[in-house]
Amino acid sequence: MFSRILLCARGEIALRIIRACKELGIATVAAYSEADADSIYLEFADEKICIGPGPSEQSYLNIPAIISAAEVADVEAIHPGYGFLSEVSRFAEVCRSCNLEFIGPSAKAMDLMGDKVKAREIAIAAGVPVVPGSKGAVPTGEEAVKIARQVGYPVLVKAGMGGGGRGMRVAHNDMSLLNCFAVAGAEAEAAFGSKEVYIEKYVSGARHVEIQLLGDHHGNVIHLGDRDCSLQRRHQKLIEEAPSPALDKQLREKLGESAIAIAKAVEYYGAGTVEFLVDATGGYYFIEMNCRIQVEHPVTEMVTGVDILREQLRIASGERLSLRQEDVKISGVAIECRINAEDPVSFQPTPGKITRYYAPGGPGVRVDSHAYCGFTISPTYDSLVSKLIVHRRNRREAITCMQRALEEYIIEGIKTTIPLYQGIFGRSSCVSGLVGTKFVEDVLDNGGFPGTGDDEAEEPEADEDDS
Ligand code: MV4
Repeated sequence: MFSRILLCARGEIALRIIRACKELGIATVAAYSEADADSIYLEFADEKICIGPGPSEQSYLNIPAIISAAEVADVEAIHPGYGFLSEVSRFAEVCRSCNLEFIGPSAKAMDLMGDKVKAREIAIAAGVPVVPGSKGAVPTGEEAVKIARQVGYPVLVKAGMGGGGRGMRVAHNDMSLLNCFAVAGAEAEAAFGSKEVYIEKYVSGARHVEIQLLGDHHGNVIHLGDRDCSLQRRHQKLIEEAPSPALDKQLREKLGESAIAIAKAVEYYGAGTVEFLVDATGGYYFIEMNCRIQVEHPVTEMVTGVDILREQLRIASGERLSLRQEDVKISGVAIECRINAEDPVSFQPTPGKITRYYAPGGPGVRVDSHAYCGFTISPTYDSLVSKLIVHRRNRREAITCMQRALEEYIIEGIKTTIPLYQGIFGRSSCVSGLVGTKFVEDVLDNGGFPGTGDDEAEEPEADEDDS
């Protein structure tokens, strides 16, 4: 096992990494930006090194600064957290060429999965269903129209180097498709440096279900079951739960086996997630793979008892997975709310100083947060303040626990999305599944506010559609 690592992550995940390291006896050096100088996790790290000013390009995306910090700190490995450089294959390569282990998958697996067109081909070759659509990248608008007519409208135009729904557009006819094709290509070029796009039939009323994977350097790959992340707004997940309330035993097994087949096809090691769409008829389709630890990993940790960060560290240091597939047991239901420093109606970020803070506790409650009284949420980064996670024996009890914990949570001085979650969990429909079948349409058509298929409470106002 490593004795000392560098983290180039911030916020709650930096704290989560430090916690895992402490339990493994690993010393931590936190590479931080000037904007994070007052962050609480820096007090829990053994050492800290400032790597530059707030803007990410100058710090958390600044590879020379991070590698220099790692050399100065004399660490054996680097944990990238999520976001920032976590899925940049070149960073993984640079780390390893400097004799620093990158705590994540191989650069090759990241390259293959980072290109969503290649990822689709890998899934097809592995015998995993994908959404009907283009074979590879779509070269021209005319070709796009041909494919769309074959699979049937509506279709989605997705960026090959995108992912997570970024830059994705829906087209209902030839005219709008030609426009989407041009605009999506230009946007993809600007955002991802590649104008490559592909087309998928738009799967209506689907749920987003993902499988958590762990693979080691010895060829072992297991899955830790599924998470349902269907409640999203503008491709930001709001609520995640494990296990998905929408799967039966058979479908659950198929998703797990499919995810493992994809991971094996790219000789995956590290923690990773395979995302699927699951439609109302039990059809499922691979959409993409994420080659990093994810924000929502705690719900899986709660229902499996597996410390995923600990496994990531063990794997990166060359150890074998600490459990076999048959040792994975799912127990109870876990739900996570991502609490953001945002106006709960307009979703506008509301950075500022927390003037009063009290985190909920008691049975079944976990809070992953770097927040404290007096902390200032910077406008420089994402607005995630806290992840409130509950774990109970069943879904009904988990929801009751979440309602109780949300009520207990005191965050003053800034607006947060806590009232939004109180509204959502206050609706009777959420007990039978957090989304209605019209959910995706709502998300795509009215610019993002998820309807929960219930009329008990008033919908918060939908934003202007910017897609
Ligand atoms: C889709 C889709 C419908 N049809 N692809 C892509 C990234 C992921 N985070 C969500 N994505 C979607 N891809 C096809 N072919 C709908 C979504 C989607 C979604 C799916 C299930 C539940 C909530 C969703 C919210 C936004 C988009």
